[in-house]
Amino acid sequence: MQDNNKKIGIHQLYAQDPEAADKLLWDREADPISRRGFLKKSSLLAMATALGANIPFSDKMPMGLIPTALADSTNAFNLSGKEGLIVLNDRPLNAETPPHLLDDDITPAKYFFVRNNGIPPVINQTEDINQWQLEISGESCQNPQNFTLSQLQKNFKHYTYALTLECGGNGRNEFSPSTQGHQWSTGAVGCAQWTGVRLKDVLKACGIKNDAVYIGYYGADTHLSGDPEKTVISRGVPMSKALENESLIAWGFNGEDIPHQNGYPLRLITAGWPASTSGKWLRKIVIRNKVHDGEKMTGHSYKIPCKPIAPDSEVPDHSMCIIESMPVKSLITFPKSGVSHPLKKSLVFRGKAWAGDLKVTKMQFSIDFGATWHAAKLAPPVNRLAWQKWQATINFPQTGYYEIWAQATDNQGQSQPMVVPGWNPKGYLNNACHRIAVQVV
Ligand SMILES: Nc1nc2c(c(=O)[nH]1)N[C@H]1C(S)=C(S)[C@@H](COP(=O)(O)O)O[C@H]1N2
Ligand SMILES: [Mo]
Repeated sequence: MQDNNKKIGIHQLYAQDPEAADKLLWDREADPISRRGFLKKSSLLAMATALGANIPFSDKMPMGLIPTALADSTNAFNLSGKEGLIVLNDRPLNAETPPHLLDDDITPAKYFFVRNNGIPPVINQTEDINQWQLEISGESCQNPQNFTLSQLQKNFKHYTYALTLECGGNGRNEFSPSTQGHQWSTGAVGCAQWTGVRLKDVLKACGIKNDAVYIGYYGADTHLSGDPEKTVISRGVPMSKALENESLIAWGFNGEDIPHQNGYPLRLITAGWPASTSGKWLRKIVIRNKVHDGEKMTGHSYKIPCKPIAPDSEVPDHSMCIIESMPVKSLITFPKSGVSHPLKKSLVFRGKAWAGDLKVTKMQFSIDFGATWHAAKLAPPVNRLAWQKWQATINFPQTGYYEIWAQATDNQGQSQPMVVPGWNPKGYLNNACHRIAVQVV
């Protein structure tokens, strides 16, 4: 169950230090004389984006005031271009999708989660986006080159795949003791149709040296501190993952442009691995002769203890291993948890399942708290690394409170645990079974 006390929500943040909260969330500072909040253009933009509307009287807004539209942190609000997402408030724009909004086979833009580590680039409407530059370089690149978006589109073959992205920290809010970072519940996941060119085609065109072991990305977003020298995030994958057919440099999302918050106009997609390896607002890819050591590749970021540890223990850096393929997981996307259902009718319920680089081969459910399990109907993925649909029907024996639990198993025989799996210092990879409540009346 979720422990609300460990959520660093907007209230806590403002309670601790309202001015610091303003600064952190919106890069907003008080005017020293009037004590009114001075909203720089960029702060105003951040706040207006979060509120989904501009703020006519922004100059009258006192410092340290939580916009009331954001004040109930469990309430969905309107993030421009996004609908019904739950915003986690401790950094600019991180929003997750409630499970019942992930019921589409292909996640629409408005329901696709947002995880920003910094400030997204402001892309001018007047800018010719076809001239967006991507650099391919690095010590293991034979012929470093720059491509414009239109050159990429012209020079290489296009591919479209349904690809699942899941944040490595999805499910973090269930870890106990709690771990730092966004307290994601179940919704930092989505599966969209991504269109682009194969990363391997572009890398090969630039020449991959024999000593290449890793790639790394750089994006156009800027650091929260405002320091232009600081990189927000620069992660990557080993060559074997980079050279897979489904690893894309993508500009298309469900047949349209990628939404701004999800990396417009260009992003890397390396599905099945922590979504932090899929760089947004893509500017540069480096081919490295060693494990990429960019921002958030080192220290404890996106790493778990190589061997299981006791909760709350300290782990030295050299005993931490980089997360690769994500573990098997599933969601119940229909009905919404808490529904009331008539006893006389059978209930058809359904969801999605995925397993990182692997495939889901078995889907089971229980309505008696795990005492007995029954098979659900599981569809194959539409292509490799796409999530899979599943569905089942149940007749309840009598009225009352039920929980439906769902459990997926991958093609290597690994199943989702019933309880939160191995504690790790940063709270990654919680793939515990999803459950919903049903009131049978
Ligand atoms: N340039 C850039 N790329 C990024 C990030 C970011 O902050 N900046 N966040 C990463 C993380 S941690 C995740 S989980 C995914 C989220 O992708 P989404 O916002 O499109 O859902 O993008 C990844 N790529
Ligand atoms: Mo992430």
